[in-house]
Amino acid sequence: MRKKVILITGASGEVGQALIRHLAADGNNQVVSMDLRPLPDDLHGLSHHVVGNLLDNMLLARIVSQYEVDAIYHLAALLSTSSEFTPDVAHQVNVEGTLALLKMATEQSQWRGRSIQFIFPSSIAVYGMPEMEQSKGLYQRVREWEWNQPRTMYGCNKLYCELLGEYFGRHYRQLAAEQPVMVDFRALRFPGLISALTVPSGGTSDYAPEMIHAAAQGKPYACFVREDVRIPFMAMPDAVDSLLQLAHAPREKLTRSVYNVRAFSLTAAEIRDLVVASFPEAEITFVPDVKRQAIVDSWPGDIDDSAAQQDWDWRPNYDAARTFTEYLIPNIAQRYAK
Ligand code: AKB
Repeated sequence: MRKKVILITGASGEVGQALIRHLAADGNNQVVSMDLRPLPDDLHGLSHHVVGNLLDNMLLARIVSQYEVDAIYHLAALLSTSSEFTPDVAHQVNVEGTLALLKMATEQSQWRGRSIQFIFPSSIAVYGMPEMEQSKGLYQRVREWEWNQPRTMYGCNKLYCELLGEYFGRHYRQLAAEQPVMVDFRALRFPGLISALTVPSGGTSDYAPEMIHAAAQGKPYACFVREDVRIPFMAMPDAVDSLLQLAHAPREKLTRSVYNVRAFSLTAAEIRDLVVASFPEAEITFVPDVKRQAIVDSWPGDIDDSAAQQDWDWRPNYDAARTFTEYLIPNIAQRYAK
């Protein structure tokens, strides 16, 4: 008898680690995690971890032969800055990897005669604001269907995968005589995420977590965007909660497949001020990298998450103040005290 499991790809990344901790805390869940990298030691025993490449069909086939996959959290991706250096690889991982998993989820749904849930974190990188002065001021809280004109490979990949997910969830084999059982595809568009436990790499919203982690270690930090640049953010516990809440939402309540979520919107200078309030010795300067700056300038200053609020009662628990005082500062201080 194959075990029923929840599959998490990209599990060694910042969202993956937090998600494993949450899912494994419920003794009814069996988690299979996958990543190119091993899991950190403190997660051992919480999931059956497979080190390998998502693009390796044999690996996916092996997982399916050993387990009944009940739900998939597909987190594996090359982030926005990394993807610009290796756009072909980004396309392979971000698009072909997602396509392989969607096919696998579809096959599982047909076999089981019921929809397998496919949870997909997308990103504010799917937006591309017009390149004009004040465009962020003019378009304050961007809605899901507005400005879907990404300027990065990562943004294009995420937007296309949202569409692929909708296709597999609603129209797959639409001309066949019998409607196949389809995937239950649900996606979130995350803002920049900030974790106390992991330092991200390869993203363009990374200046915020990098600033905080540098200050906590007493290291100077040169921020690669201008002081006035503003984008939305979210603390990691809310990111994990939002994924789980979307997964648990009754299907009939969902009016969309893809939802914006956000917690607070801050300029880089406001983040610096919050960091300095907690770490008065912090040495933070601003040395903008014009190319990475242009990417952040193309992302909205804030996004409208009213659909998520209405459909599945989404509310973040951590505003900016609480993120710093109750989540980041105590956890980061403990992390670097070790
Ligand atoms: C990135 O910076 O690439 C990510 C994102 C905004 O999706 N953190």
